[in-house]
Amino acid sequence: MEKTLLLLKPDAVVKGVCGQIIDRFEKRGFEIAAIKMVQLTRKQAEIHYYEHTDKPFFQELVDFITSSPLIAMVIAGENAIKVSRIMMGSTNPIDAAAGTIRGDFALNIRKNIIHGSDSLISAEREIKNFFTEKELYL
Ligand code: YYY
Ligand code: MG
Repeated sequence: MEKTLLLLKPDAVVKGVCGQIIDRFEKRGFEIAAIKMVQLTRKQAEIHYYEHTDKPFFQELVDFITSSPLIAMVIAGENAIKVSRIMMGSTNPIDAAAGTIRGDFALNIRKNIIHGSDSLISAEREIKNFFTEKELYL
């Protein structure tokens, strides 16, 4: 059973749409292995987004993701990584199809509502940055 890290970003919490987003993953058949609300430190955010360290948008991305609490969760199920990326839609909500999470809840490339790991290696690394073994119930 594959696991992936999802972050319902600060804009999802502020907008009050976390329940609707979690509902989509449960309806699709994924199980929740772990879930918590947390406000990231800059260090934790920099670790999470380390692959983007040299990008021009990095500081603003870290500013945004640390700006207020988010909901971190691990979901488990068949092809969780690929399926959740498809459910999320394109990174830039302008290009995200209606019916995807970003296509339905977002308009701004930075405030794009959700993060999902993009590979098995990233999922393992990212889950460890948020949850201990004991906090994973699957
Ligand atoms: O994996 P995903 O979230 O779809 O996109 P990434 O290319 O990994 O970028 C991470 C994050 O950075 C994205 O969700 C929004 C933000 N971002 C940005 O603020 N400005 C950009 N030009 C590109 C990405
Ligand atoms: Mg990414």
